[in-house]
Amino acid sequence: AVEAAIPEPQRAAWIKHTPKPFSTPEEFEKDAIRHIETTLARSMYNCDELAAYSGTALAFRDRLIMSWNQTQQQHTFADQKRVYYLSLEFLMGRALDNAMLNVGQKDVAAKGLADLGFRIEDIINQEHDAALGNGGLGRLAACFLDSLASLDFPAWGYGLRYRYGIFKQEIIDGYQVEVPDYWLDFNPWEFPRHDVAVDIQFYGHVNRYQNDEGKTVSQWEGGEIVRAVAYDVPVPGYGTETTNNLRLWSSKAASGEFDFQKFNSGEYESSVADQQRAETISAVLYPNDNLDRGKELRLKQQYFWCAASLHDIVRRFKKGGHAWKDFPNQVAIQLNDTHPTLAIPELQRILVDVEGLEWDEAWIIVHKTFSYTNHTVLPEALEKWSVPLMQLLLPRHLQIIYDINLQFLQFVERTFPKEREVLSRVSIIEESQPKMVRMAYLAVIGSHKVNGVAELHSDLIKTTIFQDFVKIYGPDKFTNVTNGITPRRWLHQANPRLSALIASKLGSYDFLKDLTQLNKVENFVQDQEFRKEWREIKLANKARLAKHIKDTTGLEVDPKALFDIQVKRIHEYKRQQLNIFGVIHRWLALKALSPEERKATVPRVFIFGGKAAPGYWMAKTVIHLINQVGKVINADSDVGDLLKVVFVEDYNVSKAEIIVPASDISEHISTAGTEASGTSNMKFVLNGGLIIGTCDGANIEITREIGENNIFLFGNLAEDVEELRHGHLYGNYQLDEGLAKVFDEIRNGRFGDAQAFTALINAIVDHGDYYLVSDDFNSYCKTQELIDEAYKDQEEWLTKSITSVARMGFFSSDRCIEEYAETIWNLEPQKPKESAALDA
Ligand code: F58
Repeated sequence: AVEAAIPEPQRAAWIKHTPKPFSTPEEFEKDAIRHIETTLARSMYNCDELAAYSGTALAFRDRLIMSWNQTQQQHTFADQKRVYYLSLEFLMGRALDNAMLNVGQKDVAAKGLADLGFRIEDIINQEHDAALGNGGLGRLAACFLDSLASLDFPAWGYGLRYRYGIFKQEIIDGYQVEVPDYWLDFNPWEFPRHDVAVDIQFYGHVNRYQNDEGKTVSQWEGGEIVRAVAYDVPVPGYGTETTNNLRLWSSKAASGEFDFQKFNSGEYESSVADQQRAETISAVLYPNDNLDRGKELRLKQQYFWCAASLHDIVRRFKKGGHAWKDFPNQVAIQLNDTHPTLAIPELQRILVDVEGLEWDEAWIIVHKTFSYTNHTVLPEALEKWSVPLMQLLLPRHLQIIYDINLQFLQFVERTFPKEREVLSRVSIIEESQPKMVRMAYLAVIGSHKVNGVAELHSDLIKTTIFQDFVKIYGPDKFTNVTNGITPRRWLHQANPRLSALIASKLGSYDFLKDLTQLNKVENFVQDQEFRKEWREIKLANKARLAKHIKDTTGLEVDPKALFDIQVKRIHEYKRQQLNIFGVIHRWLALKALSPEERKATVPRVFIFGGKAAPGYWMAKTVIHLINQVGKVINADSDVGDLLKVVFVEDYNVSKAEIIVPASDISEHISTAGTEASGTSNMKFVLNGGLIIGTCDGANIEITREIGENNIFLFGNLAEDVEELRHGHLYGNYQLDEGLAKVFDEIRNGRFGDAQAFTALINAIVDHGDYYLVSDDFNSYCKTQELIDEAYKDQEEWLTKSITSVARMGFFSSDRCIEEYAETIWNLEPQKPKESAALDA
């Protein structure tokens, strides 16, 4: 019917002239050169690598846009349910390599670029990471987008277009220094949609009045308006024509460039200042990981993004002409953590205040539409907003939240009439000074499903932070979806040789679309030629990392040494301090050996990387200690190549792609019960690295899948943590002996000014050792010794490596997305039609 609306001669002309995507190196060259000459206004004589990157990116962008158009048209015609993934963070990394692989044209581009005198790796390296996220949560969102498109699900991501992503980290004199990450100078992957703009209201007051039908209605009036402008980023699926959309909102002054009234009345400066104030909303990503700071600007970001996204979603829904009660059959909205929780009262507001639905009718729709993913049980990370702040910024939303709360508490009172104390425990409003809105409770109450991100974590949320809600709603509302990672980026792109080796044995690259097929790799575990290649690939990946280390730090490390890697955000609960104390312990032990004995030890390179939140002093101290220890140990001729310590500056997604394939061992050593899932653990194992870890997060399921012989577990269990903590505070605290010796060395100034590290030591010795560093220290060191022994048997190690990879099929983000689609969203894929079929 839609097609019939366009008369035949026009359709024919359009179809005839629709550009055909390139498919040979020559055609690629033609497109790239045209972009370099005309879009970039460069020529053969000043085409540097950056220009070649830009031309290549634009040529691929053209392809993506065509499949993107096609996908969006088809989804509109099909008019079926879509999922909207609301996330304040999308840690996408680089796009070009991924686009080339997903559309299957990397070889074509490599050949074409070679014809023009460029190496494809150099061109790929020109790209700036899109770093709109802090860590695991943001990267998970990016993996999910890749899977949603690869599985042909009609899905959109909604986020904020920060002008500055996560800061760049420089290490100066061993300290972290933050440098702004301005990444938008040239970004070929986004399309500004100046026609898609939404005006967002803040502040003001609520007017209640009777309408013509005598009904009391609320109207939010006055205040300030900021404009949200859409920027669209195409998200290509792997091996499919589906290209989904990630829509990022950018803020600007609502009245355009200037407030003309002010401008004309001579208030030029203040009109420019207004504009800047508006633009501040999407200026910068908050760099905290697992900490809630409750800043007004952050709340503004959250509402700005939720309101713009919902306006867009509702507009699209209304175009379909459905009845409101059909909204949850057309729309599923996933809340990535509590950051988008304001979308719940916002949808209720739209339905009741703007569309005139009855409260109860609206609430049923809201509740069926939303679902919420929790990513942490750490109390300091649970979002709360002060009631006075919300009253000021979002007066109507606060009323709605109070009304939601009232109805909820009345329901609880009816269900548990004898348990009045439960009411204050579960109230959305915390009766503190000032009162606070508990966002996680609002998210639970406004959603039909709540999930954790690994089995242990999903169990823990049911027995700790949401215990009362399990009683109130029953256990079925709470579920688990264990995290996963996309094998396209984290195997095929990061480790192309390993991917090719696997494909050569399995007969195709189909495992990239169905990762469970990896199990067939186990058939080749005794194949000598296969083993040899596997080993060579790991060594080559280590050599690549060694080169990166040499180029960036000047330090030489031997690729034959055992590479022991811990890369992730620096946080006390992740326990990089345990690792570095272990390194000192190892160093002391090495120095105590005779030169003869030393010869028998396995050389190790400890590699650290990760950012500390700028205001997190303790985490910064850990970075400083790692660098100081490195300085001393790397210069110690007693140990020479037997021990090296490296801190890789500015860990990010593109560095992870080099680091992850190069590990022999990686460390996932959080205090049991604190790491919700972890996802780098999955990336490392998928690339043939073994891991040392605690019984925490997804480590537990990884163990179940790969077998306990293939993982090095240590430390106390989650169920014992509380009692141990209690013992530290009220019992007779005994510091581990080995750790005490490590502290003596630090205190003696072995690693520079001892004072610099007092707080780190005192947290353990004097302040209750909340993260159980001392309790786990001995077990950790012993397990590290087991690793040394195991590494001596290279054949057995190799067997573990291959076997583990073969058993990692479960951890594909495709599996997660299918679970979400089936159990939470009730969503069907929409297979792309041949373009001919759509044109016919
Ligand atoms: C992470 N959370 C979890 N939060 O720590 C990790 O265990 C899990 O694997 C991952 O989510 C994915 O589920 C995380 O990265 C943040 O960075 C937030 C950023 C915004 C402020 C609060 C923390």
